Amino acid sequence: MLSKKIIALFWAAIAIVVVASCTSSPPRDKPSPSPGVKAEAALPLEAIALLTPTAGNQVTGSVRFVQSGDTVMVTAKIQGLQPDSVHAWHIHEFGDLSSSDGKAMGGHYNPEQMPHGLPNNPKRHAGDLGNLTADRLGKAMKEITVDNITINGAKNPILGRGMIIHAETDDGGQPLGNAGKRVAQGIIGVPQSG
Ligand SMILES: [Cu+2]
Ligand SMILES: [Zn+2]
Repeated sequence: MLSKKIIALFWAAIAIVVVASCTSSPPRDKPSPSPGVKAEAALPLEAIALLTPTAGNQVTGSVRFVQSGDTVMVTAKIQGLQPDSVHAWHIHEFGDLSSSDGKAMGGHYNPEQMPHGLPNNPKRHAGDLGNLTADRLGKAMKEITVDNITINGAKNPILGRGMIIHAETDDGGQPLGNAGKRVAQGIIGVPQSG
């Protein structure tokens, strides 16, 4: 009697195993290994804005951005400025060239709701780069390293925004540094080498 019961239990156990294996869900596709890591590595770490003059001006040049860790080196090479003059340069909100006076680029790029400021002030617009100085030939070279923007990372990404050179000097005053008219504009984009 006992052995019959044991055999019956044995077959019952087998039946449960078979049913369980038949009803278990089919194997799902494995997630691709670390997709986030791959996307991070593909982020561009360089950007460039090629500047064209606004109406009535001759200012041209380029501004290059190279990200390294938490900092971005910004290098401007500008020509066509007034000799021996000082000019504000900012990243503006929009990469929109549709206005011949540069106004379609909007205000200073300011995703953190900061007041305007010069680069020595940590509480400033993300787009506030201060001033660059033209030599007697109207050429300006300037390099500055900042830690409040990224090319296209999580922190204040600048790709696709606007680059503006102004007629006047940025005095750090509110709301926009009294920098005057916009003499050159360009869209911050991905460079060929980036
Ligand atoms: Cu500006
Ligand atoms: Zn500003």
